[in-house]
Amino acid sequence: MTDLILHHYDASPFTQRVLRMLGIKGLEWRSVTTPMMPPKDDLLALTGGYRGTPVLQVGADVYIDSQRIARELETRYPQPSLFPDGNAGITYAAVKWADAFFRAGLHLAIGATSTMWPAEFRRDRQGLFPDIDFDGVDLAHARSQMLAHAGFIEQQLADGRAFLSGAAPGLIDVHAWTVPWFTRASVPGVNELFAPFTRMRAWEERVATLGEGTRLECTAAEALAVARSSRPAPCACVDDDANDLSFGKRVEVAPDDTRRGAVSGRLVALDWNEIGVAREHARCGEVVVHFPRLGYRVTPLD
Ligand SMILES: N[C@@H](CCC(=O)N[C@@H](CS)C(=O)NCC(=O)O)C(=O)O
Repeated sequence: MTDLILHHYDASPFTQRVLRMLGIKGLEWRSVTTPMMPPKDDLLALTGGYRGTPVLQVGADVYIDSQRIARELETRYPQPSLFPDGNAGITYAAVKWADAFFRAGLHLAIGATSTMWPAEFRRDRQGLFPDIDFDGVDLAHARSQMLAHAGFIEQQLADGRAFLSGAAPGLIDVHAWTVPWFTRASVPGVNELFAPFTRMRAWEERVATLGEGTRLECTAAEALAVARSSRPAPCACVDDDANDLSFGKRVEVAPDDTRRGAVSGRLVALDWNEIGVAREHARCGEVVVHFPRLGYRVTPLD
């Protein structure tokens, strides 16, 4: 039985990033479907407060954020690589480009469709994205940003390559693909907006066929039992004196972009792009929750 347990819902573009990673690597994994908004008691028992999707669990280790999940999958299953052209550093960094592309799509979706969302869901998302004025989205600007990002994809494909970094698919395709994927399906006018980008359209179909590996269903109770019967893997902690962070210190970790929830615990793993905190809950025992450093604020609590 596979060790990989993904806590997620499929409508999420960030979940779709991870599904395509699993597809590229041809992995078998267990799926726990989470609700799209609170209450999310099972997930919070495991993460200690992070409500977002996707979350990867391996035994008593919990990996938050699609970028941290990419790193973990690449470490555990190096082939086929998510970096077929060897450019791992710049591709990990490009997550911030993909997030900007996502934000353009999100603005467009909110401006064009959110008045039709169920009221409770709209209120929840307003709380999640406090920096977006749901009633005052500048649609023309959002469209122009979408065009610019999509244009870069078309330009990258201009020499006839199949994928963004060459002949084989990789993380950069996964990052970029989810925005056309969710906006074409949910935002009126996007197909017309993207009509000039014919190479991008064909590339989207190629990325879709990468699939998701092999999905096995699993309940949240089963996943929590796996955590309870496992021990977190050993990890390394490099002190960061400049930020007053060292092994054993109590910290809070929270996303710096949206309100997906904060997690507090004892710092047990740290490097320039890793934060791991140990915490306990009666339903999962001791777990280590791992975050990327990029995009997450660490606050010492002692
Ligand atoms: N940077 C995160 C972003 C994850 C994210 O924003 N996911 C959205 C769904 S698309 C979410 O968690 N929404 C709140 C929720 O599901 O409760 C990642 O790459 O995993």
